[in-house]
Amino acid sequence: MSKKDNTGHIAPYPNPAGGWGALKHVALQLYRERVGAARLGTLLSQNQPNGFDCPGCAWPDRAHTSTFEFCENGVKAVAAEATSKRARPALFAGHTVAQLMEQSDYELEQHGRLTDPLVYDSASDKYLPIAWDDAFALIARHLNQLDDPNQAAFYTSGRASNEAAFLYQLFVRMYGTNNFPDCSNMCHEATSRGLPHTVGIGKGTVTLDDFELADAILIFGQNPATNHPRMMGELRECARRGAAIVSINPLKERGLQRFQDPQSPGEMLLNSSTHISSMFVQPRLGGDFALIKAVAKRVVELDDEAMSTGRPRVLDTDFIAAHTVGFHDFARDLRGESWHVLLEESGVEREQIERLTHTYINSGRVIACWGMGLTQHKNSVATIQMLSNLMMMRGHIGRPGAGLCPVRGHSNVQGDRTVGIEEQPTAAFLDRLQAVFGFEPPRHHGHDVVSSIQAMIDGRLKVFIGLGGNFASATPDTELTWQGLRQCELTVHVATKLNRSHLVHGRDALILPTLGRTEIDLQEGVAQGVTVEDSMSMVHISYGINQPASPNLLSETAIVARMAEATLGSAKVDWRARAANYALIRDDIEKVFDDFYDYNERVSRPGGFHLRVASREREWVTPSGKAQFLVNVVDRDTPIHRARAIHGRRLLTMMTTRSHDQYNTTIYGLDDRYRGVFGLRRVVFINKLDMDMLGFKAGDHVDVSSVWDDGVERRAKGFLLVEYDIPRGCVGAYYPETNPLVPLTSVAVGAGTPTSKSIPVLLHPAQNGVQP
Ligand SMILES: Nc1nc2c(c(=O)[nH]1)N[C@H]1C(S)=C(S)[C@@H](COP(=O)(O)OP(=O)(O)OC[C@H]3O[C@@H](n4cnc5c(=O)[nH]c(N)nc54)[C@H](O)[C@@H]3O)O[C@H]1N2
Ligand SMILES: Nc1nc2c(c(=O)[nH]1)N[C@H]1C(S)=C(S)[C@@H](COP(=O)(O)OP(=O)(O)OC[C@H]3O[C@@H](n4cnc5c(=O)[nH]c(N)nc54)[C@H](O)[C@@H]3O)O[C@H]1N2
Ligand SMILES: [Mo]
Repeated sequence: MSKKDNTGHIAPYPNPAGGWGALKHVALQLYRERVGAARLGTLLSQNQPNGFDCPGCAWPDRAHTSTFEFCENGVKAVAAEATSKRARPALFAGHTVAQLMEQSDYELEQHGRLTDPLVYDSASDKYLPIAWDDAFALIARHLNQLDDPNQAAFYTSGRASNEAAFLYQLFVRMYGTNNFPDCSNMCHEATSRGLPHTVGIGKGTVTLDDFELADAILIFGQNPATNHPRMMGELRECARRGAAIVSINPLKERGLQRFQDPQSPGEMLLNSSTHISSMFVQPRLGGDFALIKAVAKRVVELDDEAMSTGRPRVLDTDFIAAHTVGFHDFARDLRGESWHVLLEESGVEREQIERLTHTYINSGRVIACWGMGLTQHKNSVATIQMLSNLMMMRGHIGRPGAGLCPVRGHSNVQGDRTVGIEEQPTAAFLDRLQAVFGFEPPRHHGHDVVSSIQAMIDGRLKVFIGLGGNFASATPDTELTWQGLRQCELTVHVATKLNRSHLVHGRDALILPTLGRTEIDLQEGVAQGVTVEDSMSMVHISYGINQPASPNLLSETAIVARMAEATLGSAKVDWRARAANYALIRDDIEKVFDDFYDYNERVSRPGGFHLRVASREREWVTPSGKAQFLVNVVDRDTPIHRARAIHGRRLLTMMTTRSHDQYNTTIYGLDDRYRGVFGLRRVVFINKLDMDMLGFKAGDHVDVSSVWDDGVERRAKGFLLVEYDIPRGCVGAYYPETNPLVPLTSVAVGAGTPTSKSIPVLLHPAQNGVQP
C-alpha cells in the first residue's frame, strides 16, 4: 500500500512505538521550534517536585518525584511553548485577518508565541496593539451593556489551572450566568454525566498503584502511544509481569502492539521491544455498547451454569448484595437480550466475545480504561454505564488493583470541572458559593458547547470569551460555528499562540496573550505556583522555570482578575489581592470544597495529595446510597441506522481522530508515523473490501459528505484513500479537517458531546483532487 505523490506518502511503519523513532522526532521538534539551550533545561524539570506540571496530558506521574520521564508528547507540548518564534505586532501589521485566514493551522502555529494584547480594527481588517487596561475596559463595557448576563458565554480549555478556573467561575457567576461551555463537553462528558448514576461520581476510581496489582487491563478506544505516552511505561510493566492487556479498538494501534521504552537502556541498546496487548478486539465504530453488553450477558450465563453445577459463582455476590441495587432487573434484561442483535451491532465474532469474557472472569483484579473511542458517540453515556455495570458484576470497583480509569486529555480538564467550570452546577455548590462570597448565584443551568453555538446563531449569545483553547476549530459543524462566532458583538481569546479562533471573530475582538505553565509567574516579586488535578485525582503544584516569552504577558489568573475587576469592581471580592497571591485563591477553594482542606499545606508536599473519590472507598453518592446497575437497551435507531436504511452499504461510519503530530487543533507536523502517513493529513483510512465495493482503489482522491436529516449539505473535499486494517463499514480521518462533517445536532444522549467518532458519510470521487 505504498503510495508517494507530491503531497506526501503512505508507507507502513515497521518499528515499535516509542524507542528510537520517538527520540529522533523529539530532536527534530526541538530543532523546528528553535528551542534555545537555556530553555532546554525545562524539559528536565517537567513533573519534578519543584518544576511544572507537563501540559501534555492528564496521565499522572509516580508521586511526581520520578526522574525525568521521557515522553514525546510532553516534549512537543513543552517545545511548542518554549519556542523562540514570536507572533509580534509586526506580524499583524503586515497581514490582514483575511490573509491570515488563508494560512493552514500548521502555518498559524508556526508563527510562535503571542507577545502583546491585540484588538481587531475593522477599518484595516488587522489586529492592532492595545494597552491591557483598555482591553479590560472594552470587555467590561460589552458585558455591562448586555440586556441579560446569559447573552455571554465563557469557554474554558483544560489547561487552565485550578486557581485561574476558580476565579473565572466566581467572576462569571457574580456577573450572573452559568454559561460555561468547556472542552470537556467535547471530550469526557459522557464519563462525567454517565458515572454519577452508577457509582455516584464522574471520576475514575484507580491510582497508579492499582496498575501494579492488576491482572487484566481492558483498554477501550484509546491510542496511548500517541496521546498518553507515559501510560505506555505503565502498560509495559504490566505486560512484562504477565498481566493481560486487551485492546478494544477498531484499529490495532501500534503502541498497543509493540513498545520500546526510551527509559529502558536495555531495550534501546538491543533495539528490542515489549509486546503490549495479548488480545485485540476490533468492534465496529460505536459497537462497544453491544460488545460490553454481550460480555455481561455471558457472565450471567456462566454464573447460571456455575450455580446449576455447584461450581464457584462467577458473580461477586457479596459485593452485589452489600453495595448495589438494581441487579435483578439488570440480569433479567441481559438474559432476554438477543445474541443476534449483540453480534450484529458490535461487529465482533462470538468466539472473540467468549475469549474476552474468559479473560475478564479469570482475572482477579481488572482495570477498565477508556478514551475518546467510547465518549464521542450517540450511545456514549449508555456505553460507559454498561462498562461500569460489567465491572460491578465482579466487584471490580473500590478495591486494590481494580477499577474504572477514564483517561482524560487536557492536563487540568478534571480539575477545572472540580473547581466549578460546570454549566450544570449543583444546588449544594451554589449554596456554598453564596455563603462564602455573599452573592446570589444564578440557579438555572447554562450553555454547553453545542448549545452555545446554537445560541450564537439564534442571536441569543452576543459575547464569547475563551480562556484558552480553539473554539472555532475544536467544535463541530464548522460552517455554522463560524457563522455564530462572526455574529457575536465581542469575541475574546486568552491564548499562548495564534489559532483559527482568533481569526473567526466577532464585531469587536481581542487576543490576550498569556504565560504558559512552563514560565515563571512573578506577582509582586514572588514566584507563584498553580495547581492541577490529573486523571487519577492527584492534585499538585506547578512552578514555571522559563523566562516569559514576552515582558508584556499576563498570567491567566491575572487576566481573569483584571477582567473581573473592570466588570464588577472590587466591593465584594478583592480581585487584585488574589492575583497577587494565588495562595489566597486556594484558601477560597478550600472554603467552598471540603475535600480541599489544608489545601496550601497539602499541596506543598512533594507529589501533592489525592483528592478523595468516594466510589474508590465504596461510598456511593447516589440517591439509593448504593452503586446502581442500570438497564440500557441497544439503540437500533441511530443516525447511522437511518442513513444506512437509505444508502445501504455505501453508507460508512466515520471516526475523526488525532494523528501523531498534533495536539488537538495544534498541528505540530504532518506525519502520523505509527499509522504510516507522512507529509499529509487529508487521508481516509478504509477497508480494502469497502474500497472494492465502492469502485475505488488505494491512492484515489475522494470528497466526503455526511448524511443528516436537516437538508444541509456538509462536505469536506480532497482526501487520499489509504487501505487500512479497519472493520468493514468504518472509516477514519483526522480532526479538525473533518469537523465540517459533524452535524451540530448530532450529540451523545445525556451528555451533549458531538458524535465525532460516528458520523454517517458517503465517499465521492474528488472533484478537484487532493486539497492542501
Ligand atoms: N499527542 C497528543 N496527545 C494528546 C492529545 C493530542 O491531540 N495529541 N489530545 C489530548 C486530549 S484533549 C485527549 S481527550 C486525549 C485523547 O486521546 P484518545 O482518547 O486516545 O483519542 P483519539 O486519538 O481521538 O482516539 C482514540 C482511539 O479511539 C479509537 N476509536 C474510535 N472509535 C472507536 C469506537 O467506536 N470504539 C472503540 N473501542 N475505539 C474507537 C481510535 O481508533 C483511536 O485509537 O489525548 C490527549 N493527549
Ligand atoms: N472531530 C473531532 N472534534 C474534536 C475531538 C475529536 O476527537 N474529533 N476532540 C475533542 C476534544 S477531546 C477536545 S479536549 C477539544 C479540544 O478543544 P480545545 O481545548 O479548545 O483546543 P486545543 O486545540 O487544545 O487548544 C489549543 C489552543 O490553546 C491555547 N493554549 C495552549 N496553551 C495554553 C495556555 O496555557 N493557556 C491559554 N490560555 N491558552 C493556551 C493555544 O492558543 C492553542 O492554539 O476538541 C474536541 N473536538
Ligand atoms: Mo479532550
